[in-house]
Order: sequence, then C-alpha cells, then structure tokens
Amino acid sequence: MFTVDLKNQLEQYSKEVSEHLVEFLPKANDGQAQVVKAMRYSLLNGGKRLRPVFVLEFCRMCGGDVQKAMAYACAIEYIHTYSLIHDDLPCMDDDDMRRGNPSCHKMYGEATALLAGDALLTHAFEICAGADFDDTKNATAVSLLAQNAGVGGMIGGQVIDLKYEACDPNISEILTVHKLKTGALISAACLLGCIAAGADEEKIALASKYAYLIGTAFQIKDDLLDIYGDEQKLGKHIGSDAENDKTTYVTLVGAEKAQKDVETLTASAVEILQNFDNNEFMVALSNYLTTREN
Ligand code: GRG
Repeated sequence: MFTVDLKNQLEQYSKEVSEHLVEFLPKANDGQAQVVKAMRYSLLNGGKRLRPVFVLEFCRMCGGDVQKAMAYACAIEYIHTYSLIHDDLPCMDDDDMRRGNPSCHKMYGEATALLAGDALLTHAFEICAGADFDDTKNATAVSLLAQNAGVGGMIGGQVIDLKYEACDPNISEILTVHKLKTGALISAACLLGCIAAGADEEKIALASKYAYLIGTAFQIKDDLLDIYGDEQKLGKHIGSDAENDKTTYVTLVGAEKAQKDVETLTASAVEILQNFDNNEFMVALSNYLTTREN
C-alpha cells in the first residue's frame, strides 16, 4: 500500500521524467516523423518509471546532482521502452496490448514499431554520451548500459528465456533468467545513479547488491501478478495453473512461498540501504514493491 508521501513523490518523479523523455527525443524531418511519434507514444503510454527513479535516487543518496542525472535516467527508460516494444511484436510475445492500451505495432504497424524500438535503443546511448558530466563518467555510463542491455544482460536473459519455453527450467535456471532479463537493467539503473554522483567503490558494490536483491524480488512479484492476471481472466483461484503453462518461480515454489521470498529478498535489500544517507524514500519504495498491483 502507498503512503501519501511516496505516492506524491513518485508522481512528481514520473512527471519530471516524462517531460525530459519528450524533451530529449530526436528532432525528425517530415519523412521521419512517424517513427518519432511511435517512440513518443510508447514512452508516454504509462509505466512506473522505476528504473529512472532508481538512477535519480541512487544519485541523490550518494550526494550527486539529480538534475544532471536526468539524462542517464532517460537513457535507461529509452532502453526499457524499446525492450517492451520489441517484446510485444508478433515474432516475440505477440501482444496487442501494453499497459491497457494498444501496443506500439498495433498503433503504428510492425515495421515502424521495430524501428521505433531500434531508435530508442540507439538514442539512449546518444543521450548518455552527451550528458552534462565529464567524458570519463559518460564513457563509463555508456559501457555499463551496453553491457547490461546486451548479450551479457537483458538480451542474453531473453535468449535463455526463449529456450526454456521448450524445456522446463529449474529454480536456479529461472533465477539466472531473472538476473539477466530483469535484473541487469535494474542494476544498470542503480549503478548509473552512483556513477552520476561519483560514488566510491564501496557504495557501488552496495548498490550492486541492492539491485540484485530488489531485481529478483521484482521479477518474482511480476510472475505472481501474471498468474493472478491469468487467473482473473480464466476465473480460476490463485495457485492453479496459469493461462500459458510456462514454468516460473511461482509455479515451482507456489504463490505463498513466492510472496514470502519477495518479502525476504526485499528486507535484505532494505538492510543494504541502511548504508546510504537520505534513504527514506528508497526504503519506502522498496517495501511498496512487495505489495504492488501492477
Ligand atoms: C529486447 C525483445 C527484447 C526483450 C528483452 C525486458 C524484456 C526482455 C522483455 C520485456 C517483457 C518482460 C516481462 C520483461 C521482464 C522485466 C519486466 C518485469 C518488465 C516490466 O517492467 P515494469 O513493471 O514496466 O517496470 P512498466 O510498465 O512499469 O514500465
């Protein structure tokens, strides 16, 4: 459940991030306007803006300039949005809807959606490289983004996940997919905040541990919400088989233990936040994620 302050602060962050996401978009000639419209559509089609908030909050907790970190925050949301556009395409999950609205390819067609995703990915690096920090910081940020979005991170996780559609993964294999497919971008977000603030190695190591724990909890919660969504659609009770018979953390351990694990992982993540000053917002946000409904 939200406390009022957390809700207000998240809304404020979300508004500021959305404004910058639009402001940083590339300028297009008439002939290219459609692809920028598609990028804009998906960027502004809801979303919790968690990854940008992680960037800005880790920057703040490490004593950095939050406004300057906005470029890194937007870069990561561009990459997250590209991944969702591509994930919805017919060759991937083939989803007509995203966040209750038509997915990008349903609005703009497959070719434009594919290109909008590509353009968001590319643009993320341009914005990150041109942020108002010195070249060393920006180069570190670009490299971190590339590693976590690429084969060693999110893409690698998606590839393994696709493979597991044909054979049942065990818990350890599922946790590896979580770490790469979901955790890598969350980790990049927390570390980008640290880089923006010029944090020391100790803080960076702590942020990395926090990101692993909260990223794992976040994906298990996502699996729980998926099952709940499927069961609502099918009129079933929690704990029965979901619509698609995919093996997930929840189908292996059961909904009750999965929720307990979300809470235990989050408690450990919150413990790590005790090493940071001005951590109240992040503690509240982390705890809220255990009870989130979307
Ligand atoms: C590049 C095709 C391609 C895929 C990469 C990230 C990904 C793999 C696929 C997207 C679908 C998915 C379920 C990913 C797992 C990570 C996750 C839970 C994403 C949703 O994140 P939220 O809840 O999204 O932060 P909002 O809608 O709030 O922005």
